Amino acid sequence: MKAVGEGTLKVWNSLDEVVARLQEAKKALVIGHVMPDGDAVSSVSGLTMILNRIGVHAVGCIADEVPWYFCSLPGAGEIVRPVQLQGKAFDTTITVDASDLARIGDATDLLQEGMPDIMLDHHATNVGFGRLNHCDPHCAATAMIVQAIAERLVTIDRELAQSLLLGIATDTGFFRHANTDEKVLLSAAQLVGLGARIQPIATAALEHRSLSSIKLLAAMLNTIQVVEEGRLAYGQVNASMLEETGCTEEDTVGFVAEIHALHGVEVAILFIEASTGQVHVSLRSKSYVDVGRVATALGGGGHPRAAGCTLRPEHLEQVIDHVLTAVAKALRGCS
Ligand SMILES: [Mn+2]
Repeated sequence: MKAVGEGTLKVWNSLDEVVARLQEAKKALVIGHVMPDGDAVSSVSGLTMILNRIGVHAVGCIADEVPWYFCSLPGAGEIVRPVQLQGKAFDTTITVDASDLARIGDATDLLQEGMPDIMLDHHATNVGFGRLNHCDPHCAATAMIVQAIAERLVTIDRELAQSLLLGIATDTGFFRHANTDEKVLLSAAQLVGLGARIQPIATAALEHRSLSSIKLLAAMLNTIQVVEEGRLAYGQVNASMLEETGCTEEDTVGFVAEIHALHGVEVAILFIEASTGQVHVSLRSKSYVDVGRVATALGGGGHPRAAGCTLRPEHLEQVIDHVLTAVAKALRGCS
């Protein structure tokens, strides 16, 4: 074990400890986070495959539906919802890519005493919420941690390699975000060498928009405001925009990147007013503002360059004011 963090009591278990515990499992449940992204789907399907291959009866579960466009990728279509597991017992529960317990949503009901046996993650804001905790912020994707587990337990075949490459490709923005380091490229190269292909992942993740989603994007682009001398840009998707275009919140995936594409902008923010009355806030930064820290202070979490939080305001403008104030303060602190 080694202690990490800035004066905190975070103590992470080693990957060897995690692997030893996985080898004791007979019936395992692998849980990913709500609003699943490529890394959540990849980590759940990859770890489920590994466990099944070493003779563990393993099933993957995510509280929200896996986006349809990922379901063509290996293992993704086999991930179930918590309701399909009622009455089933597991001796080993594992969460992957969830920075805190709330991120697994209704799947918490499947945990004994509200705690997973193993917590695997790569978010620097994670404080550990499992019996065994392994978090490595030096991994650009949780799928890379799962890949390291695979190397210790199985021979990685083409299907498993394809499943793991999804998380690495999507969490690095297809190898263009600041987290794309040598380790990322070596891990991805190894998977490609084993038969995995980037192209079906790019098609699934990047070329799935519906016409209504593109019309919603156009409406969002019209709301963009640029403040703080061009360094902060934000846009919104409000409830009436969703209603008028017939879209749901899932159709807004990738929208924040379009705001981030503005030249000279350091921080991009997207506010999404969900039908539940909650406002989901996505934050991205280019090079120096730690938006993970800002999001954590607002009750959310994430990475230095990509983070988010959910707030329940009286009205949307209230959240916008609140978040802009926090981000402007962080921006000025960096200048
Ligand atoms: Mn991730």
